[in-house]
Amino acid sequence: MKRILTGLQPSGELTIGSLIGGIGNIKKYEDKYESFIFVPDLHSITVDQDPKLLHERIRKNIALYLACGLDPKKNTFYIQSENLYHTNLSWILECNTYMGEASRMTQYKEKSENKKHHSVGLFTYPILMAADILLYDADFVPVGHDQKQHVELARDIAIRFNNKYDDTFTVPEPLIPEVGARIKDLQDPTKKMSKSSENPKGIIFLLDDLEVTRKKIMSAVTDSDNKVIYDEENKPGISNLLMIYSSMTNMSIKEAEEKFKDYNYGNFKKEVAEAIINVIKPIQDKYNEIINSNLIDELLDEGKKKTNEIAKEKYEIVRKKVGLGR
Ligand code: ATP
Ligand code: LTN
Repeated sequence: MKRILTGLQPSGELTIGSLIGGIGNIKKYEDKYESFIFVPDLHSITVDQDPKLLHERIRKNIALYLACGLDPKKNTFYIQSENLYHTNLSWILECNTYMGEASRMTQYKEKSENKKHHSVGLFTYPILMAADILLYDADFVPVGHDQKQHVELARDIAIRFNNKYDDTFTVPEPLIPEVGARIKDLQDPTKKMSKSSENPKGIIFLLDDLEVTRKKIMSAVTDSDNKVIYDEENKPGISNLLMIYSSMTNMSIKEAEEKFKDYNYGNFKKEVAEAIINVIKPIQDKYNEIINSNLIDELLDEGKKKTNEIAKEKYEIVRKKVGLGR
């Protein structure tokens, strides 16, 4: 069976965007591939984090993956910092990566731009990501478009290493969702709904109070012509709400337009809010049931043991090939 591997950063609370684009994208592969899902907590500290919040989110995010329907029997869950081989391999890969290729990473350029200071970790971040992937010989890496360049760097590093030291790593391929729903910010529907955005009014978090969810949808930015039509360019707010409705109900955008053709915006928004609540309420119920149970620790302990064994084996091979140690 081919292997997939991916990580979702605990950089913020999960949103309906993470559900549709991130978790949904993994869920569809869990029957077809052996699946490894981890929390890249070491990646999160490349930018400033509140230690207490970070710590809470790691556990919360695992609970939410499960509450959203990822099957613990079909996926291996683990935490990056609980496996020292990630950072050890990362160092060896850093020494086999050129400054030129690392400097081309657009996410680094974007995230470091206009900052008074930024960490060295932000620059080497994609090499740690290459180590995350190559340690496990992942065949496929499900990620959003923004991560494609990083997976390509992992490929380049693997190919170079294999040429220099003989075949060692599987060369991974990114799995990018085709067109896929891109959920936009409710207050600024020209930008992605992102878990680390500053204005919470624009974001529906999976754990939002249901009344708060309703209010956020009712105050979502729209336009003044009161027609529920999908037109991303001229009506980004309404188009986003239609996209959210369609993703939550599995109804096509066309069918949703037809359903709402005689609705005013107020009534349309009420239905969008209900559709979201119908999806997030059972997720929240399940989340509350498991967040304080032993299930999460049991899964993470199992994942830690299994992945440490796999990683150790690969790391020892690499270490010998490079000539390190005794
Ligand atoms: P951050 O704000 O920390 O950059 P993010 O909310 O943008 O986080 P990521 O954790 O980078 O999300 O994304 C995880 C995956 O979820 C990505 O592969 C991305 O494709 C998907 N995703 C995130 N937000 C959305 C969204 N609004 N619509 C659709 N997919 C999304
Ligand atoms: N950089 C990714 C998270 C991430 C990852 C990985 C994804 C870290 N290591 C390995 C896939 C494979 C992000 O920010 N979404």
